[in-house]
Amino acid sequence: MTEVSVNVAGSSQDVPTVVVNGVDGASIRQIKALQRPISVAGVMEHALQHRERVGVQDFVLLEDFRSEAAFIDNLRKRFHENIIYTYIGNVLISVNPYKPLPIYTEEKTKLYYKKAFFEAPPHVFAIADNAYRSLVYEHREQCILISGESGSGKTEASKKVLEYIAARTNHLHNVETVKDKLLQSNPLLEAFGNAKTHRNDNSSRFGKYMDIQFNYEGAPEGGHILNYLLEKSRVVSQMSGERNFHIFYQLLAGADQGLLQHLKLEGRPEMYKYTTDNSPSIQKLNDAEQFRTVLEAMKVIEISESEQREIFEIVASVLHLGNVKFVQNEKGYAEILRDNNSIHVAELLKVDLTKLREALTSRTIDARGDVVNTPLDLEQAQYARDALAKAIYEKHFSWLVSRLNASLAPKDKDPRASVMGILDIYGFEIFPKNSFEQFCINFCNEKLQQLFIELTLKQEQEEYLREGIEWEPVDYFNNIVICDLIEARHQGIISILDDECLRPGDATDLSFLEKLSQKLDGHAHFKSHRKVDVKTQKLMGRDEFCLVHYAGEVTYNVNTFIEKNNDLLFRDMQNLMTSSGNNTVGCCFKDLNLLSKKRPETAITQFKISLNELIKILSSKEPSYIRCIKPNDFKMPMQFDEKLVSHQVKYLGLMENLRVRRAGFAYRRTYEAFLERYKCLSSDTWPNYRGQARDGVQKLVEALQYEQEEYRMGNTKVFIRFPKTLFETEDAFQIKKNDIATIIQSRWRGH
Ligand code: AOV
Ligand code: MG
Repeated sequence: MTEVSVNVAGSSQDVPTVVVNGVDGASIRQIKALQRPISVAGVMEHALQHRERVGVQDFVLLEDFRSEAAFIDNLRKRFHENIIYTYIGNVLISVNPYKPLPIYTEEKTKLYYKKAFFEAPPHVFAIADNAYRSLVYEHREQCILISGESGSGKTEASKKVLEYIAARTNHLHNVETVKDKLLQSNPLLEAFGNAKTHRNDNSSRFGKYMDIQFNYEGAPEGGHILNYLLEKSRVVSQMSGERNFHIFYQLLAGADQGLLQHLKLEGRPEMYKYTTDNSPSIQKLNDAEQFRTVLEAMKVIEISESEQREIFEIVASVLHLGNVKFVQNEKGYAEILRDNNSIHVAELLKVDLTKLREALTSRTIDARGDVVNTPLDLEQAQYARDALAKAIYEKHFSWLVSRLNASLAPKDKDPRASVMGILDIYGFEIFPKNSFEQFCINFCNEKLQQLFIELTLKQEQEEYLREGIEWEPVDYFNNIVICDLIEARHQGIISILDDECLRPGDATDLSFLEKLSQKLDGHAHFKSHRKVDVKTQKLMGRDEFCLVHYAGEVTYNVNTFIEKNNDLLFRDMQNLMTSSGNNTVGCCFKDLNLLSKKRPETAITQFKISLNELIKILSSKEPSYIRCIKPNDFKMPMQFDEKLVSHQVKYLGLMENLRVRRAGFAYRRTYEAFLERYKCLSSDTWPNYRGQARDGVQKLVEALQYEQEEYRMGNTKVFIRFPKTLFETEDAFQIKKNDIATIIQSRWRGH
């Protein structure tokens, strides 16, 4: 079942017409007022029945807009009719259908060209089209912010936005290559940066912000990607039932015999420690086919064959590195087991084998000029090996992003160019066991929720104040307290963690936890391990703490926090990698300043800095929001778990969002713009109104018989409370416009 839009007023390319479904009594008033012989009864009847079945397309039209039950009921009705999109004003709510729907066809795409929100059923394409038009016609830079928990459909939505923009600009010349490259960047980055998790078979394990750059004519001329904190710990271990990054399996399943031989790889993931911890054979993904897609993408992005070879050499070297084993020698130190693994690694990375073995089993320390070489014990050696694997993979991922950026950079940048950013990050995560990675990911989600609050709820309220419109403020939960708890200077969790990491001596994960408990005890959103876990009603583990996030309580295990935050790679390893004969490896490690005595920022602080920069970029643009909802925990179609959805509706702040929107006014426009558009609807204002625009609008709304409760006159804008009022006015405008066009045409013909 798809939604129908009934076009009462005849169509026009760039002006809105009326969508009847979801709109009570649309246009009756104006049609009557204009005494047009259009029968609307049938249309209305149809609309009412339709709404009964599929709910309203904009939550502001819900009669009981304060009731969460009504909200969920509306979502559920629509979901069961395969209608996954609904608006709250200009925010798009999307429920993951977990099955392909025929709503992204070329025909559907065209439905959204140059359309306002209420002209066609809610869709991610409408968001994309609106953003595109604001960018091109009004020169306002845009960003599309997609949020929701893991598996809710963010990445899919971001791809649809990109696909829509590509289709929308089809008539423009010379953009094919750029568009192809933009589109192909997705399968490539997903292969290296996504993995199967419990929550999502194609879970993004990095944050991505992509700018599409448009020239003055609105043609895409390039792009730029910023990547955030790849979950590199996944390279060396995964939770049971999860997988490593897709590319490892794709390479093993899809590479031809020649390449596999060159890489010294056997075709099965079970052969390699880093890909064996789980049961990859039961997953549905078609790795071999995906590998061909990756090769195709590399071609489009103009990654040369020799570069491709080096890339796969790096991927393969990580697999071999994982298989390097150590034994304890008689002195208690680690020695490399003399099999082929380290030989393969050295060959593939084009580094000296002896030096590689040394770097894996010993460590050079430069103590005030005294260079001392200390052997590593078994545990240290394994740590060094895994650290190297993670570093290679992570640096290579960043290299790949910069390689993509080089390919996406506009050839001749238009100085008047503007950008549309699309943000697709990892969603909020609660796993059975949560570690440093979940802490970073959830912190990132807190920051984005904060931005959402800043940009929508707060700004909305501030606009009423500014415009002198009286209304009742809506209470909402502001998660800034949680952001502060995490990132505040000196007292925040990040600061406490960094202090522990930088403290010389015996800092451990547990000493970090102790400091947390000392400093943050009593904070409403922090629970130390001495407290009882609400869910399990048990005392938390001795190595756990709990944060009450905006999206729920998460218990974190502090184990490895210090190590992951320190993110140390021994200097010998760095030296070795910079000496690599594999150009790509050389490039990946070359920016490390080996001579610098200054300690690099810790992992979490780097992340915090880059997130705050991102927030700055996003705040400077006009945002559109897509809020994604996951209907069930089983990745299943047609299953709508009300409890799960209700939880998300709560923490995404959707009810508050709706209340603000409804308590307020669905639509607002400056007096000048409103008058200019609708002046033909009153003889007082047509063809021109000579006085103040505000007075003209007052005359107009009187002529249109607006009721007092329907609108307010602000300081610079007219505010219309119900979408219905606007739809009716639009409808009348359409009819009038057609009339005027007919008159002009007949006059013209008459002459
Ligand atoms: P995410 O990006 O929000 O999670 P995805 O966009 O990867 O989630 O969606 C998860 C899966 O749900 C996809 O692989 C599809 O199978 C399915 N899906 C999502 N949206 C749609 C849609 N519009 N139509 C059909 N199927 C869909 V994460 O990256 O884990 O936070 O870190
Ligand atoms: Mg994703």
